[in-house]
Formats: sequence, C-alpha cells, structure tokens
Amino acid sequence: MGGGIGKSFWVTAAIGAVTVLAAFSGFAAEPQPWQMDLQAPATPIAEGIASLHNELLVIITAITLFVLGLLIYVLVRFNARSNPVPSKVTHNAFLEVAWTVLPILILVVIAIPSFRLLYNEAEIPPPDLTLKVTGHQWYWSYEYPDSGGFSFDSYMVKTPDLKPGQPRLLTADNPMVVPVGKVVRAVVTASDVIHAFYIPSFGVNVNATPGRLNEIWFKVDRPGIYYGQCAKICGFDHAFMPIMVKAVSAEDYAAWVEQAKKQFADADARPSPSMLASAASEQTR
Ligand SMILES: [Cu+2]
Repeated sequence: MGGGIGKSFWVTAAIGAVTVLAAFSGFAAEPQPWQMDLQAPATPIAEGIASLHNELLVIITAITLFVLGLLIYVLVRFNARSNPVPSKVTHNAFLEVAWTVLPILILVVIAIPSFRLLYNEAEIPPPDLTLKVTGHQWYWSYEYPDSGGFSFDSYMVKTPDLKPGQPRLLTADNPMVVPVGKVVRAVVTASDVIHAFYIPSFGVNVNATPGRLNEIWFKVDRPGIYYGQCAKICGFDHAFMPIMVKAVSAEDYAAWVEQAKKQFADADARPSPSMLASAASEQTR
C-alpha cells in the first residue's frame, strides 16, 4: 500500500518535471500546445513575475495541503462515532493568536517580492531607446522618434498568406524591431478605443488608452521573435491584431533602422483610412 502511493507520487512528480522542462526548453515566445506553465521569460521583469508565480505556487500548495490535512484529521478524530462525548472548550488563546499571526506573516512574505516587482515595473531605468506604440481598430503602429522618426503600421498576416513556420494569428507583416540588451521605453496609446499592449514573455501588459500616454519598459535578454496580443476587448477584430517583436543585436538593429527609414519614409505610400477599413473587414478568421 505504502509502496503503491510512493510509486504513483514519483510518477506524478516525473510527469510534472518533464512538463516544466518541455515548457522551458524551447524558449518559446508564443503559446505552445499543452503548455502548462508561463511562457519562458525574456526580460528581467518577466523573470521576476515567473519567480513570484513559482514562490506563490509553493505557498498555496503548502496551505492547501495543510488545510486538507486538518480537515481529514477532524473527520477521522472528531466524528460522532470516535468522539461520542464532545469537548465543551470554546476558546484557546494560543491557537487564536497563532491563526491570526501566521497568515499575517505569510502575507508579509508574499508582499516583499510582490512590491519589489511592482516597483521595478513602474520605475523605468534610463532608456536607451523610446518607442511610441499606438493601438488602432485593429492593428498596431510603431513610431521610432529617436531612430529617425519613422513610423509604420503592423497588420496581422492572414492565414492563407503565412509562410511555413509562421504562427497563425500571431504573425504581423511589419514586426516591431528592438535591440537586445538595451532598455526600451514604450509609450503606449490608442487612436480610437482602449486596447492593451500585452507581451507575455516580456512581462508587459499595459492599457493603450486614447488621449493618454502609458509607459512601460523592457530589456530583452536574447535575440528572437516574441509574440503578444491585444488584451482588451476592443471590437470586431480584437483577436486579429497581434504584436510581433523581433529582438536583434545592436548591429542588426542599426542596419534595420537604415533600411526602415527608407522603407517607411514615404508617408503617402501608407494606406488611406478607407483602405484600412476595407482591409479590416475582409480579414480571414
Ligand atoms: Cu485591441
């Protein structure tokens, strides 16, 4: 009996460990089939979020098992059959202090890393680069005020137009490009309704509100392509305005800026509002 429980425990633990390893091994910056954990963090903030999440998981598991143990103990020890003459005790000063002080201590233990994380998210370090991100119904536009001042729109690539390996509903025609290892400050707003700029692997989620500028920052650890989505129900094509970020080396970033300045220089070449409206209405779902 004891051996059986031990075996099933180890099997469960092994499955859990394999799942965690699988979730982290690919350094996936997009949702994976059967993903069990958070996306692999790509910024210090996302790492902080993941480690707070893991700490909380340990704490809530311990609390749940402790309460479960107490309940089972009460069921076994104090049911009418095994305890026919109930105790008349109604107060126990030690227990009452303990079950007040202990939860307070647990909350303090949770609050310290939580407040540290909130502070680090809100306190933007001196930025190497500032971007302006604008949410529209239903696409994003990115502006690079200190890399030449160009801006461009970023639309979802429709399913029939995807190239092999490009994830469906996440690929954008003009991805946002950022250098790795640099503090990027993004100033986020919207032109019509409230959107939200959400990149899970960056630990970034901020409202894009018309008439307001919200700021977030991120410093990407390693080159790659990272995906996010609008996280505010913003209308008809809410699900079809993905965020695609390409993080590249400083040299590649400089080269991209030179190319992008030319590519996006001609403001007249950008689509007119009526073209945008028809493009949005014919998107493939
Ligand atoms: Cu939106």
